[in-house]
Amino acid sequence: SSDDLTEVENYTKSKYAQPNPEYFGKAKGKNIIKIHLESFQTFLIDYKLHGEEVTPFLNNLVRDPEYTYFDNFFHQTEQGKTADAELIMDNSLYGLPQGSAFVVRGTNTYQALPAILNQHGYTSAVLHGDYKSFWNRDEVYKQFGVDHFFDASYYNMTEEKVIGYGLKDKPFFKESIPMLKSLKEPFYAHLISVTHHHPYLLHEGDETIAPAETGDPSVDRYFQTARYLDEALEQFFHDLKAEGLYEDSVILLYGDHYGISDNHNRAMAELIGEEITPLKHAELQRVPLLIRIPGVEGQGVNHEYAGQIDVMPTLLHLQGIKAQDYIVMGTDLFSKDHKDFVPFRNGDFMTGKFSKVGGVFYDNATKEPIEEPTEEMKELNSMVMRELELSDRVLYGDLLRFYTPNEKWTPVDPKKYFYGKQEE
Ligand code: GP9
Ligand code: MN
Repeated sequence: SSDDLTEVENYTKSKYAQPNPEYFGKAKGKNIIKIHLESFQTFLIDYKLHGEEVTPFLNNLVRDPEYTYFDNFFHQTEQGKTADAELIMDNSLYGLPQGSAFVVRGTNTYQALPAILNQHGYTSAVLHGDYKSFWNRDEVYKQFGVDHFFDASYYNMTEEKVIGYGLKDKPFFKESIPMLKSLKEPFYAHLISVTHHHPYLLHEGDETIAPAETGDPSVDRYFQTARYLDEALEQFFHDLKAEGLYEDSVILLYGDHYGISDNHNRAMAELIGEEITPLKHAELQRVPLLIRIPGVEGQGVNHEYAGQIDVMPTLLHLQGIKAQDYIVMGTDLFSKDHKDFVPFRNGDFMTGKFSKVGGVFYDNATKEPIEEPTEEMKELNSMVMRELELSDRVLYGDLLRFYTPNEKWTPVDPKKYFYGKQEE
């Protein structure tokens, strides 16, 4: 009901963080190239296997003065995996406690980033080497206002180019270049890689680093597909530069979720030389976030605690669009008032000082459980629970039907979109 909506609105307005004037509007009208790093966990950055860097290209990017790298950035996904990451980052709402919102709430009204950017002159596109119906993307993207969805039907899917869930990352990024060039500018393009996905299979000849040697096969291969993705990115950046698509574009890279689940704690402990306690497992849910804004110097490594929920308000403010007009649960990463607690879908959360994992509070410095949580901890805990509950209310109640962000807003009409090359 609209009462429910008022409560949600009051919450998001009260959590709002004012934009940082050094960043507000700085990317207005620039192309945005958002790159999905499938199953990529932060521990891979600068990780050395057999004395070799696994991801040398990304390691350099982390040190590139044009980039800001968030090393305390966490994924917040649940069962919806990739789809949750997409939902969270383009809507600043949480995925559902069970199932994937893309599937069970695929016909909801959304006020997603692609639609908002469309109304500010942008063309939006998703590029992905799997078929359009996976995760119900072809339905929910219409509600998000995605103009073009280049799915597998646009790519050369011959057998030797495909492995696992779809087109291999190298041909995927290669073939994506002309599609990007075909877009009317400015564009918001989201490229979803897929080769670095469980069970981490590669064709012979695509392996350029030896597997790890824990004896847990998918963990051992995890490093090989990470290397393959890293090489695919290097090639893609080279091509973007050669085609004049790089220089003036916002470049954003993010990891969608973990690749190594807690079924692999034994192998993981061996690889990082530490026991995988519940707290350690939560700490391993870090995924990389890198942002490059043309004409704005990078910050180097930014240690702010943040999550995927914070990306949409950040991108809105970079456009000079007030995130306050929209129902967003996260806050701008560049804001001085950014809220530095990271809720996980199960009600656990992380901050720089303390965490709640499996319902138990921990001191991050000593790694010890806290027997008597402080008032601050209890308050934050209620806030996290409330935030998750309000976000669920929006999705289950399809509440954005009743919300008008501002007087200029035109509701998205899903009937205007058609995806896929082949006729159905
Ligand atoms: C498939 C791909 C994988 O299209 O995006 O999704 P995931 O299994 O990681 O959720
Ligand atoms: Mn995924």
